[in-house]
Amino acid sequence: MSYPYQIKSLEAYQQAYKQSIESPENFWADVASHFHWRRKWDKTLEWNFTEPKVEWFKNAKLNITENCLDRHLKNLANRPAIIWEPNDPEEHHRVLTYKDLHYKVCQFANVLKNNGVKKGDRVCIYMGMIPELAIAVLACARIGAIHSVIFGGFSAQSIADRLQDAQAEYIVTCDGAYRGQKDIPLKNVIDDALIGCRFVKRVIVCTRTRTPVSMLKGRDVWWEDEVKKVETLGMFDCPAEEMDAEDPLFILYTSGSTGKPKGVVHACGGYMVYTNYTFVNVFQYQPGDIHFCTADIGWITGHSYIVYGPLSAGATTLMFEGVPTYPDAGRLWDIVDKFRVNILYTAPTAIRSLMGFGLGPLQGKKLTSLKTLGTVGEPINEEAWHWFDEHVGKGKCPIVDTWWQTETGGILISNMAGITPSKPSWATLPLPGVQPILVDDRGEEITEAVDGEFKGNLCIKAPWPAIIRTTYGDHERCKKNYFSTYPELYFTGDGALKDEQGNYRITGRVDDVLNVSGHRIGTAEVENAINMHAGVVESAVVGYPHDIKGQGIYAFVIYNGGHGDDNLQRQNILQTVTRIIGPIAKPDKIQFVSGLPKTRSGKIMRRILRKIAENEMENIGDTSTLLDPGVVEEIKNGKL
Ligand code: 6R9
Repeated sequence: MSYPYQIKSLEAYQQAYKQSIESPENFWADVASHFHWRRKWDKTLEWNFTEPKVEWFKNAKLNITENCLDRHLKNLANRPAIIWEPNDPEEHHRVLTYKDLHYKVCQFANVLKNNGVKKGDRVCIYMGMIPELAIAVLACARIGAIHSVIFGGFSAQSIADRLQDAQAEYIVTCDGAYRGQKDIPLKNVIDDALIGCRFVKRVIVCTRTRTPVSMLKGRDVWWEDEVKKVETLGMFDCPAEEMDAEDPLFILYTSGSTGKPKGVVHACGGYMVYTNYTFVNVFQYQPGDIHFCTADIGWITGHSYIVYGPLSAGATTLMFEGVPTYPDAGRLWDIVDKFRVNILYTAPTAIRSLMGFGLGPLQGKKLTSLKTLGTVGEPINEEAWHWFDEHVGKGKCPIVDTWWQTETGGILISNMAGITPSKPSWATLPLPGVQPILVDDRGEEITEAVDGEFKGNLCIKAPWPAIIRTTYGDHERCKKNYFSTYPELYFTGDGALKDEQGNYRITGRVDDVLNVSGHRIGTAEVENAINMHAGVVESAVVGYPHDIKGQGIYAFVIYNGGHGDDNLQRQNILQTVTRIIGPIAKPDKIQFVSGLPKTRSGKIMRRILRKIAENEMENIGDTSTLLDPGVVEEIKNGKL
């Protein structure tokens, strides 16, 4: 596999960038010509950001799995596609070559078909990080079913909400999942979710932990039995379904500033081209390299840079079932040495947490195979950047700081390893095809620099191939969320700085979305969950700086439940949040208050609460417009 569109020098980047802006259609048509299409497009791009409507590679036909699997069989059949490292280092790892993976994807695609799944049906996947998860994802894509992967840390209630929203009639899960010392009973969680979702026709359960599970007659079947069935039927190959470039490939739910998570929809053609292009260019992947992205496939990073980007490039992708601190804080380094990993892509929160263990866990680790390091998910602070550079990269591996979102499908702003310069804690330059713009709150472009820096709300002017197409079942919501704040612009929800060389530094969300350990969580979502607890009258949730997580969750709660001490009440509230959303949304701090700062029209002044949570008591600003200014003093005095 060669990548004729791989950029090899700074000059080549500048030239590609210029060309991509002057003539986006020619630029992307040229990149796309290196993929396997059943039918070529009539028109490369048609778009407007008013409806919004974006169509890339109009009327082209393809199947992404033919690009991720079949086209590699001729030359790369025996190259490892997936290397899988289990949670327990004593358990044997697994290697699936492209030939193996092709076989297993076809096999499971037949299982899906045999269970009634058809093109366009939604399949919810709730599994741990085992190869069968990637196989299930690709099997859906093979037959044109729309997968919706749900991260293993979400609760039954969250799953039920997503199943309902996507009207998913099929589920693929495991009996359980191993994550560090934990053993998560996935199938039991699904059973709880299904109490309220009677429309689910089939649950396919893959064996992993041998946790006891209840199998409902007529609804639940075992993965292994179903595989045997299709083999007995002689169904080995599975021809790939012909998909339109604009057919949905998957739905992935993500948090916004409103209470309900949104189902972000990505389309087959553009997503394939863009994830591949960014994978090959940002990480400067070379044939034979081992790429290790530590994300979970339950998030967009796993979709784009464990599964689709690497596999469409014929790369070797490493999937790790466990966590960086199990059995000890040297686990990632052990994995790097064990498989001679070349590219390591992780999150700043993981780096900061490992920094906390000191240099001991790095002792005796070689890390000589590493060529490129990458970070994603949140801004990286300079201290973490330098630690990563010095102690992991040994000062010789470029670090790519990749900024992007679930909605963008792939990386938009990042340096390219060894090609464009890095700048600690700056995502740096837009990739070819990406046109960022900073605007003020009225949507006017920021044209004046203060101390050499432009500061504003980050928007994008024109579509790139992997831009969100819609929010599932509610196009208005997509329009309102991303394309209405500033007319004719895609609004990211992030604030950013730009220096005079055109480098971007993402400063964080400017909306009511928190970023906790690289996970997006809406404050409204957490408030809704807290408010469901008996005794809670009202609550307000804000973020505050947290050394390891980036942001922590601070909840101010009005409670009149009586009984028990404050600590027990706090535990009860945490329990409720865990039930409603999942453990990832548990507040770090809960302060009981008698009132919340509100305007005369009844709006909670989060700005004030944010300042208190951040310990910026002097900068609270004007409180005279509050209904009851006295409440601010009380909250300040009770600060945790
Ligand atoms: C890929 C992913 C998106 C939000 C995004 C921003 C933050 C992601 C970042 C970053 C600074 C980076 N973010 N990468 N902030 N520097 N390199 O994380 O998607 O889960 O949808 O989160 O994460 O705030 O808006 P998602």
